[in-house]
Amino acid sequence: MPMDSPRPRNVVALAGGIGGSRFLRGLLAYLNDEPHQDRPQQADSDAPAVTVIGNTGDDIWIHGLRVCPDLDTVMYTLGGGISEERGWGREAETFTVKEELAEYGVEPTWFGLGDRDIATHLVRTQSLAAGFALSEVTAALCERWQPGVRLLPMSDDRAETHVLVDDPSGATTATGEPARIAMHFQQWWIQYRASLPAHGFPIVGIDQAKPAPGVVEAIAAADLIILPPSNPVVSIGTILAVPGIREALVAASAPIVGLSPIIGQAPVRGMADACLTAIGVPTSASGVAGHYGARSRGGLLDGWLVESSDADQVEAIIELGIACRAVPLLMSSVAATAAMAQTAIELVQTNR
Ligand code: FO1
Repeated sequence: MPMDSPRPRNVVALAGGIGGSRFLRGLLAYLNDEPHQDRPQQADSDAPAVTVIGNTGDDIWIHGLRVCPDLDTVMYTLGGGISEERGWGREAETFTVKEELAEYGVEPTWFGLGDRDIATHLVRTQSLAAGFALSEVTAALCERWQPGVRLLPMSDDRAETHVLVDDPSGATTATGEPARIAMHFQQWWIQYRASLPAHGFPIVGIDQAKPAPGVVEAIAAADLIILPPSNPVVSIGTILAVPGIREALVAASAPIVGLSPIIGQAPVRGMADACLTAIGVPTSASGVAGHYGARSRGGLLDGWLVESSDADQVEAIIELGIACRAVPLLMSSVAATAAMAQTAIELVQTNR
């Protein structure tokens, strides 16, 4: 394998929240050739261009403010403002407003609304109210943060992930079955820690949603497309559910490579297992690869990286028609993540 295969010039990455953002930090370090940097430097003129298509299914109205968790997590992580210990929200954060709202007995009290973070939501909410599109607002917020990527929401239209769960109140139907209710993804994720068995993830508004301006064009112009180790159901899956995006990916001339978010039988972080089980996909590296499908068979993947300890699944994944390698996938440092990104890119470049 030629180790010095030329770096791609136009990379597109689909990203969810914490895992996706951490991967992007390593991807930028590799593309900008700075594995030792803690924060990707400004992309200089000849550095590859990276476009991130961010998941907006997690977006939620909180106390009248429009919150976009995954867009903000990418923006803060690449812009150097993220809380490293939480993985979301701002560093040096305080929650005074949240506490005051709780004193008034105003719900939801379960959502961690940080004081610094509120400034982002105020700017976004005011701009949306003034008639700007989410993609325009996101670009404006990124003027401050300079994430070193073009951050596009998957859509400017409202498409919110909800979760169909057994009613936590224990209500039952006339036939004695647990009653089912739909709650916003954030409530399931934060208040219930995904502990309520999920029966589905309806995305409210998805059928009318259109890809945001620039999304389909970026996919068509890419010479490499990456699916980071984000949640394959409620992050990557939501982006793929926007009419037109999956079709654009399948038709793209660029190779598509993904990294498994599952090591062994469990997600590296988050609760992807609860999501995968809900849609009947095995919680394994090969299960997720099969879920995305091989490009050569109408699916999305040309290549798939799995964790070294899952090397026994490589053969089965190659059988699916997907190039595959087993390598360390723990994003323990920017340099380790940069190495993962390099391996992923080289896997599909030599397989073209
Ligand atoms: N995650 C939590 O586990 N608890 C929270 O209180 C919380 C608040 C929050 C506020 C703003 C934001 O941008 C993200 C926040 N997250 C919180 C993370 C968020 O729920 C998830 O990162 C994504 O929605 C799933 O990737």
